[in-house]
Amino acid sequence: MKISLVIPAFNEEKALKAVISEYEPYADEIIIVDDGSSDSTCRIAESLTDGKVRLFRHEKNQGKVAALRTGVTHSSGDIVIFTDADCTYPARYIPDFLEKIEAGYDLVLGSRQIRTENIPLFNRLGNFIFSSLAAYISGKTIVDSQTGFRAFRREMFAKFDVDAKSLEFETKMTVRAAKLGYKIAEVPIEYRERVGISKLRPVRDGFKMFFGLLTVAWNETSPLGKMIMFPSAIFILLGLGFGLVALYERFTVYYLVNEYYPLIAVFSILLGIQLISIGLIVDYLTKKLDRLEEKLS
Ligand SMILES: Nc1nc2c(ncn2[C@@H]2O[C@H](COP(=O)(O)OP(=O)(O)OP(=O)(O)O)[C@@H](O)[C@H]2O)c(=O)[nH]1
Ligand SMILES: [Mg+2]
Repeated sequence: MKISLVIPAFNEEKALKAVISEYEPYADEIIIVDDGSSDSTCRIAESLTDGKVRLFRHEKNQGKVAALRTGVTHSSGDIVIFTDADCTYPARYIPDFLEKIEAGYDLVLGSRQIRTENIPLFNRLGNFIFSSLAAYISGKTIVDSQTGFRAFRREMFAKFDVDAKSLEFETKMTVRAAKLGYKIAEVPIEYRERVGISKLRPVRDGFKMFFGLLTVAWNETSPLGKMIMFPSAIFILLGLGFGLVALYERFTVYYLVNEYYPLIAVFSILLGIQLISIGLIVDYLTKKLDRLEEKLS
């Protein structure tokens, strides 16, 4: 199996050289994509190129995802591995990744579970929230949906690729793969302290991730799942309406004018939540059948 490593690099002059020498023994092809860096990243990358290490350049900065796509397009391996150009992800886990792929997993995630103190606290909180949300949406337990260190068979990229420009890409890709019923493996990895300056802007990227997740959740839900989930919005709004009126009465006239309102509110909201859950289950089962059919055909 030929292994292609794709490394997006944007102003990573401090770390790039060390990253390449660390990954060299583990890959058959290393593709660096310099994304219009304004520091000496490009010069350093050029000095590293040889038969194995190749460099592609974007004249202007186009974002991490554009760089990843350029990398995959020019790669020729059976397996593609993504990693960051910042020394955070140790290369030594690659053999474990390959083992998982050989065992039939479609997407392998380097799940940051060892020395997580190297992830800033705020980002760790974000990781926890988004991974939980991703797990709820996809019906699968995923500890680290956002990791940038991941592997898959090259032909799978077309299925996993999602509409995103920056760091919300990984989370969306994970959820899409999970939603579509592909097999995801997590390999617990150590996360090292970053070399150089972080490009992550936690609040902005957090918002993008949140809305990105909702879009994937809805887009990747099967029509039947959507049909079941759709009325839930009406029931929840109705429930909230009745609940608010009841609260208003309780706090202004101090007794309930419409004594059934709280009951209607609770039932409506519960019904809404039930419908969402049933929709998710139906969707999950439909996807499972789809994958089964795909395997049989
Ligand atoms: N090509 C390209 N790469 C980028 C861009 N922004 C970030 N990157 C690269 O994408 C990788 C991930 O960015 P990071 O800043 O490490 O973000 P992160 O890993 O979520 O956060 P840290 O924990 O701070 O490292 C790094 O290798 C960056 O060089 C960009 O605009 N273009
Ligand atoms: Mg990083």
